[in-house]
Amino acid sequence: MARDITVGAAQMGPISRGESRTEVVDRLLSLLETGAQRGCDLVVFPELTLTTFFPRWFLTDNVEIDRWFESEMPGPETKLLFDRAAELGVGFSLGYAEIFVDGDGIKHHYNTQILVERDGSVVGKYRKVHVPGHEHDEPDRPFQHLERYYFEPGPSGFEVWNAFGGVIGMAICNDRRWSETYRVMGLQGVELILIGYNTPLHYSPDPQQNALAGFHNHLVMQSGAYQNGTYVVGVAKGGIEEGVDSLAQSVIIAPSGQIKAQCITTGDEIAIATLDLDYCDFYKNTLFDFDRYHQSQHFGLISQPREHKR
Ligand code: CDT
Repeated sequence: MARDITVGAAQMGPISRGESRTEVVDRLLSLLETGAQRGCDLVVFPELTLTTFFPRWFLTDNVEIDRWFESEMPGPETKLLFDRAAELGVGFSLGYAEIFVDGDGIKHHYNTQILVERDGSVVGKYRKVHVPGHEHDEPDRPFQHLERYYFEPGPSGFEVWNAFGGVIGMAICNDRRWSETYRVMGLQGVELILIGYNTPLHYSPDPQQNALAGFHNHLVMQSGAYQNGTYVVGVAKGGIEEGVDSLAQSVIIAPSGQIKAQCITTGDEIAIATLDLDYCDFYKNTLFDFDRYHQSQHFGLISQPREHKR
C-alpha cells in the first residue's frame, strides 16, 4: 500500500517592514485553509516567515534587534496558526528567528524551522547550519545580507524525525546549496526534506551569478533529491520586498529529481502534490543503496538502518 502524503509548498510574497505578526499570520491562515480544502496533510512555509527579511538592515540596539525574534513558539500571535492547524488536522513547517536562552542563561539567536504535526504538537526543530552573508556593516552594498551578524550556526546539524508516516528532515535556504545537507539526512533514511528560502536575485559579490539564480536553486535541490532518493520541498519568500527582488519558483521535487509541482507567481501561492513515500525506495534500494554501495569507511559517514527498507 502506498504511503501517500499530500504536501503544500506555501510560497509567500513580500512582507513589508511595517507588517505586523498578526497580519502575516492572517496570510498564513489563508494559505493553510486553501491547503486544507485541497487535501494537504502538511503545509510548508518559507524561511523567516513571520517578518520581512530583517537581516538586510544593520541594527545596533539589542531591544530593537530582539523584536524580530520569537522567544516562544507558539507565541501570542502564532498560537492562532497552531490552533487552526489542529482543528483542520493539517500539519505545517514554519521558519522564524528564534531566541533561545540556555541553561547558563546565555542568549542565542538562531534562524530556525519547526515541524508541527496534525494535532498541533511540535515534532522537530532545526536551526540553520550554513549561515551566509556578512558579519559587519557594509553600507555601500545596494542592500545588505547580515545573517552572520544576527545568527549563530545551529549546534545540532541535520536530524530527521518519524512523522506523517515517513522520515522527515529540514534545512534552511543556504543549506540547500551544500551537498552534505542532503547526504547527512540521506544516510538517516530521509524521505522528505522541507526547505524554506529567501534568495535575493542580486548577488553583490559576483553579479554574473544573478541570471543563474533560478537555475542554481533547482539544480541543487533536484540533485540533492535524486542523489539521496528523497522528496524535497523548497519554499520561497519571493517578489520585491523593501526594494529587494527575491527568487520565487517554489517547488516539490521527486526522488527521481523531477519537479512534481511548482509555483508560477512571485506572491502568496500554494503548489500541491501527493507524494508516495514508498517511491523513494526505487532509488534508495537501487543506485543509491547506501548500505551496499556507499563508501562510508572513507568519509566517516555511516548510514542508519531504515525502517521501511524492502
Ligand atoms: N537566506 C539565505 O540563506 N539566502 C542565501 C543567499 C545569500 S547571498 C548573501 C541563499 O543561499 O539563497
